[in-house]
Amino acid sequence: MASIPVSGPKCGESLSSAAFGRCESSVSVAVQEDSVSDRLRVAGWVRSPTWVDPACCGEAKQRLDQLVRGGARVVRNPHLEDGWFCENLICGPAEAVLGPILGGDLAIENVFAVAKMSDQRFEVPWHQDGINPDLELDPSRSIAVWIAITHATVSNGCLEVASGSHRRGYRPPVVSDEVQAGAGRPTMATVDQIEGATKVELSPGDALLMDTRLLHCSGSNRTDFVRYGVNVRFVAPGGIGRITDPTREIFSLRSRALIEAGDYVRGVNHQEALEP
Ligand SMILES: O=C(O)CCC(=O)C(=O)O
Repeated sequence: MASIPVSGPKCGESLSSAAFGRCESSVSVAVQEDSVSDRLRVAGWVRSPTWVDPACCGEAKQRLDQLVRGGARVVRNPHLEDGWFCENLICGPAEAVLGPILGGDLAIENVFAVAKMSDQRFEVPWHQDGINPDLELDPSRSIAVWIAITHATVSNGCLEVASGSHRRGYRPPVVSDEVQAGAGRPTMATVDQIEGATKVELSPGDALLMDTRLLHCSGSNRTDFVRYGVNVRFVAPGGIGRITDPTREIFSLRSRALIEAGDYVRGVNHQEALEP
């Protein structure tokens, strides 16, 4: 079991700085717990304005610039390589915003950062974050959070959600050979028709909280500037309903260390049907 160094320069310090620590103002919670739970239950998604202070996004962008140098458009689990992401962008806000909903013993099952370069085709098909051929998350014990590092707009490929689609449960996931396979997001949902489609624009530091069954997609970036977003799948104990590799390591917020996914599969798992 490896432990992950949780460290990094403060916001505003250069990447080469030897000083490490937290962003002073990284946690800024602007949503009421009740309204978050209610809206997640009804619509399957809710905005969480100022998940982190926008000032931290400048630092996050610089770090992502480094990681995507060389052409990667999807950076997998950046928090495992650079503890700054964990401490400043993910852990603090998650404990404050999601702790009251999912409980205190949260873990990061997966993180990926998406860089949508200007004028490059990059469409993410309709999919659900909580299911793929290797994994199924219990929606009552998991939440997906998409954090805007830059502005996310209709023009640069913000997320589009199908409000209420979570209530129909998981759809069979399909592995696609299309555009997204190369970009590292090969899974799409089998959907007949989409209702309640809403494009969700966000400012840097805002987050979109999603039920893990919510159908969502995004379009290409048609602006001259890169669009960065960081997607995090959070789980509470018992939140991993199915995983092909139970020894896969995930990151516990409480211990700030990697643990085996098996630790988060304990307990009885069942998909709780939500009332429409
Ligand atoms: O960043 C994007 O445009 C897509 C992200 C995504 O697929 C997701 O949040 O599940």
